[in-house]
Order: sequence, then C-alpha cells, then structure tokens
Amino acid sequence: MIDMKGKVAVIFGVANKRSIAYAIAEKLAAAGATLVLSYQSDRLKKESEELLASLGQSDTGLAVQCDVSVDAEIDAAFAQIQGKFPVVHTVVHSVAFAPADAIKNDVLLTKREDFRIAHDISVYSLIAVSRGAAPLMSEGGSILTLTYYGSDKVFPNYNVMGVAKAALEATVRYLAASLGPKNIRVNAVSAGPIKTLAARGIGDFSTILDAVTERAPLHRNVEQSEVGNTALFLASDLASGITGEITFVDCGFNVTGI
Ligand code: NAD
Ligand code: 0WE
Repeated sequence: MIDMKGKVAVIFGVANKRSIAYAIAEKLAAAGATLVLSYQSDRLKKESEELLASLGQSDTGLAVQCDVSVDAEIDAAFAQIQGKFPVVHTVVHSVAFAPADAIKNDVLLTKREDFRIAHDISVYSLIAVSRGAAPLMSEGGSILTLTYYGSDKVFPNYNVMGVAKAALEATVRYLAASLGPKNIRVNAVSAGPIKTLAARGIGDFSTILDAVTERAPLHRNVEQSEVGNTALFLASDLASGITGEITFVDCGFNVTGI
C-alpha cells in the first residue's frame, strides 16, 4: 500500500464526481493524503465543498477558488493554502479548455483569440500553478498534469486541443528540468478517452470509445479509477526516479498500428 499520510495534495480540476481529478483525489485520500480542492468559480463553491465532504475531508481539507487564467487568483489561492498548510507535496493539474468552436472547427480555421485561450488555460496554467506551488513544496514533491494522445496523432474534432496538449507535454519536460534541483518531479498521465464533462459535446465521442474497444490491446476503455491509481503512484515516493515523463493509461491504445 502506498502511504501518503502527512502529505498535502492540491488538486485543480474537480468539477464533479466524473472528473478525472475526482478519481485522483479519491485515491490520494484513501492513501491518507490531506486534500485541497481548487474550483474554477463561485458557481462551483458549494459543490466543491460537498465533494470535499464526500472524500471525508471536510474537517482536514480545504476548498479554494481559483480561475487558472487569472494570475491574482492563483496568488490568492496559494496564499490561502499556505495559511493552513505551510508545506505542499503534490499538485494535480487536471484542467483544459478550448472555445467550443475552436475544438470543433478544422484547425486551419482556428482564430487567434481561440488559440490563445486554449493555450492559456490548458498549458500556461501549468507553469503558473507550478510557480505558485514551488515555494510551498519545500520538502520536494510531485506535480502532475493530464494529457491526451491527440498531442502526437491527429484525432478528428480534437484540433487546437491537440496542439495545446503537444505544448503541455513539452512544458512538462522543461518544468521537470527547472524544478528537478528542488526535488520536485513533473509528469503527465496520458489518459485514454473517458466520458466526463470535458468529453460531453465532443462530436462522435462514442466512435472514439469504440475504436479503443476494437483496437487497444486490452480491448476495453480505461476507467477514471485506473488513471487515479497511476496518478497516486506518480505522486508517491515509489516514483522518486521518474520526472519529465508522459505515462499512458490507455489500455495500450497508443502502441497499436492499425
Ligand atoms: P472535467 O470537465 O471534469 O475537468 C476539466 C476541469 O477543468 C473542470 O474541473 C473545469 O472546472 C476545469 N477548468 C476549465 N477552465 C478552468 C479555469 N479557467 N480555471 C480553473 N479550472 C478550469 O473533464 P476531465 O475529462 O476530467 O478533464 C481533466 C483533464 O483530463 C483535462 O486536462 C483533459 O484534457 C484531460 N483528459 C481527459 C480525457 C477524457 O477523455 N476525458 C482524456 C485524456 C486527458
Ligand atoms: O482534452 C480533452 C477535451 C478538453 C476540452 C473539452 C471541451 C468541450 C467543451 C476542452 N475544451 C472544451 N470546450 C468546450 O466548449 N479530451 C482529452 C477529451 C476528448 O476530446 C476529444 C477526444 C477526447 C478523448 C475530441 C476528439 C476526439 C477525442
């Protein structure tokens, strides 16, 4: 059993119980970690506090508001976190957004502003959050983000998000080099397709899921809990020699040719 007792994990991107970040939070909590859940807007405050309670952390943990596209909110969130927890060990970044049109439309038609938003929220935020967290990660630790194979191969309807995920994965490598001297590891989990809020409204999502069932070595789709288990491993000391890495949790889909 992985023991995360005495460790504090800050998790960005829990929208609801289907969120990949929620499954990661469940695994970290079960291993004994204390959780800080960060939610995007006031609208999600009550839900976030309920989710914290459902993880058995309403007394021990904390819910903080943070829109990752606003520097002042990132500063305020980490100031609030530092007030309760002077040392943080794990940060989970499970956030992505592109304007609906941009993700749907042919990449050739991507508007400058939509490209900017996709990269600001889905890529730059990892840098901003890592910079905010680093002073609190004084004992070293682990930063994790979530990516998708659309960074490397073309998937219809992924478009500008594929470009952003490629940049995110490069960011993981550069941040790993930057934070390595502080013994802070930076890694990404590349999850297979999962029906979450972020997958809703994606055209032909069931075609994507069916292709995995047909072609992936395990002939099934991955579950949130499996991504959670790998995230727990990467957050823990068992992964002390792993940094700058992209770990696939996709039932093997990425190794297949045709
Ligand atoms: P989700 O909708 O549950 O999570 C996305 C989160 O991003 C939400 O909590 C949302 O509040 C947050 N967010 C968006 N804009 C934000 C902002 N400005 N500030 C703060 N938070 C913001 O969906 P998910 O599928 O759990 O997605 C989480 C991560 O996993 C994303 O990076 C996604 O690209 C990645 N991923 C998802 C899949 C999949 O098939 N679902 C596969 C691989 C990777
Ligand atoms: O990263 C993602 C999707 C992230 C996402 C989703 C939305 C929908 C609503 C970002 N921005 C928005 N904007 C919205 O307005 N995934 C990995 C999930 C996903 O999306 C796909 C996939 C998979 C998997 C699109 C095409 C093919 C596969």
